[in-house]
Amino acid sequence: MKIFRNALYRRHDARLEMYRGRLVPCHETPARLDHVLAELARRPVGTLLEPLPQPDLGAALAAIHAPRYLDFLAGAWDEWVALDPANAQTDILPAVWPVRGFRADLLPESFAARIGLFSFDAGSPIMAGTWAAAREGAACARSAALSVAGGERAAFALTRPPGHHAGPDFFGGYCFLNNAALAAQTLREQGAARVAVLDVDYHHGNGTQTIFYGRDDVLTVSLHGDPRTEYPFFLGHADERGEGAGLGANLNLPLPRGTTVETWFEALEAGLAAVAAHRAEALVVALGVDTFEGDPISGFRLRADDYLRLGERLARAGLPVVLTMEGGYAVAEVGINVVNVLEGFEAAAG
Ligand code: Q9C
Ligand code: ZN
Repeated sequence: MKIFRNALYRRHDARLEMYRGRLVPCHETPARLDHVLAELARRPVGTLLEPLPQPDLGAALAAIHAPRYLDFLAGAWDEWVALDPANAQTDILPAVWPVRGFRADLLPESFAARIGLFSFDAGSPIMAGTWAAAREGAACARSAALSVAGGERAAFALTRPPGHHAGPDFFGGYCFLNNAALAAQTLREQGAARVAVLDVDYHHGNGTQTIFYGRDDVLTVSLHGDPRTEYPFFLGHADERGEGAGLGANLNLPLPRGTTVETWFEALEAGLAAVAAHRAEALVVALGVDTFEGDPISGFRLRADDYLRLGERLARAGLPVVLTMEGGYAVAEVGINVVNVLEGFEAAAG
């Protein structure tokens, strides 16, 4: 399969995230992708490619993200450093948010207020290279979608930072631009009448769900740790089915922390049944491997071999597939687990 890799992934390399009341080293690090690339060198299950040149990437992103959000992200670092040159030594984290009853319609003048308006957690620092890395990752996701729309059976956007928590106008969960949503939107624009996003990351794909919540042309399905106890907590419950025209086009399959592999694969079957019922013509898989038993921030129990089986099962769904790289924080095993998915897919796709 074609693997569009983000050559700028090291430019997003933030220092500290707020975690349980302390600033701790970021979980989402460049080393994660180093390991995927190293494993791909050992097991070349695809062809590594640069993203296609995309003069229209800004317009494509504006189909899923609010222009004022994109403008803010693109300029956030320069604005931060302009406030005080000493800020260059510190990554940007929000500390105030407009919760229920506050005004979210006004764009505040204050930088501190705007970063809160456009985010939902204090765990996703922005630093000098965040925008360049995220934008190049979006170019990879769009390239993968364009190549699948052009007849490829499957393509993988190998990128970080991840994307599935990023919504129309908010970042969080280490995500800034929603690569899976961009891929789905691109497949639609390229002629697929109906598309499905299947999110297998440990965490609910709240950004993707929100982007497509009112639409019936893109089905969103997410298998994840039950938000009653797991991040992102405030979305991802089973009773969220979509709204308006989108009613019935969102499926959440929350599973308790500690769920067995067998139960997880049963939920995957339910998710794929919904994809088939939607009569999707193309599938986007938001591929997080934080379902791994050794993941330091998650609670499922998949083992390395289970990712081969996941890849095989995705191939047997029979659809053209774009995969986007999402979470997975057992850094040394991320490469094996991701490449296992790709290898399983290729083996079953024939
Ligand atoms: N500071 C993905 O897997 N952890 N994101 C909670 C907050 C956030 C995971 C700590 C987990 C986000 C793409
Ligand atoms: Zn995750």
